[in-house]
Amino acid sequence: MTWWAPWIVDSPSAEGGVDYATLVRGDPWDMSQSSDILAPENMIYGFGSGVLNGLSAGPHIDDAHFTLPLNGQIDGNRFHRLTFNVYYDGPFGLGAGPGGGMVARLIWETVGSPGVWQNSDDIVVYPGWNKVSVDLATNPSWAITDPDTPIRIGWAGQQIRTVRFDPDEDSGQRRFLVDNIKIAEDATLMTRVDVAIALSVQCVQSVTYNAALPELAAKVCAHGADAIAGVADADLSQRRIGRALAHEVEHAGRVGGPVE
Ligand SMILES: [Ca+2]
Ligand SMILES: [Ca+2]
Repeated sequence: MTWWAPWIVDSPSAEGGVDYATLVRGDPWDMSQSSDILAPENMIYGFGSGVLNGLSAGPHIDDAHFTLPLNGQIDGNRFHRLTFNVYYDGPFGLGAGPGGGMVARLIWETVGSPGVWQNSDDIVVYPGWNKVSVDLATNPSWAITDPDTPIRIGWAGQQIRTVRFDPDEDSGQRRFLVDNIKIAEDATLMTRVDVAIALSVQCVQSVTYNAALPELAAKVCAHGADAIAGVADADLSQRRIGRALAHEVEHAGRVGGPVE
């Protein structure tokens, strides 16, 4: 059974726990499918080997970008840890001329103020592979935005209706690869259990729909390992999932607490 692998969730880090696209959209922005982006502009691109392979292009070559498809708004209170893996060809530079513009940006729009675009402050990137994690939930909330943003709202406390990613601002042609983008919540035990439940439901449903599964998950969340003994007529799938959930509870020590 290959579904044991997804139970492994990394310990807390700047990267956080489960991300919006995985949990809410049901499809991570891992660039494994062309449907992981929308509305690409000023770029030539293709998908392959799990990455988006892009080349900045006209009419505004210094403004290559794409939108991240959502399933309803992003709760900025819950999901605020941005992480992306990107690669760049060419030299490093921050100037306005060709070979410069090594700055990535997340740009978003809130439900409360549609059309009032929020530009993240400069995220400096380098030739080769970059893994960047940024907490978008700053205090004050507007501190995450670029000082040139006309009306600075920020991310914390907002519901987000549109998000786009701008890999760089080179005014020359720059090749970039995007492996994945995540906007994650803080890592907690409940994160681990939520991920486990989501993945197990998918896995079990691919074999046979199991109506008792949500009830089992709720029991484990509430009562820990003892819940498993109470599932008298559990079939093999339920028992395995229950044991894995119980292991998560036991490993983290307490429901809702941080994972060690
Ligand atoms: Ca995907
Ligand atoms: Ca990928």
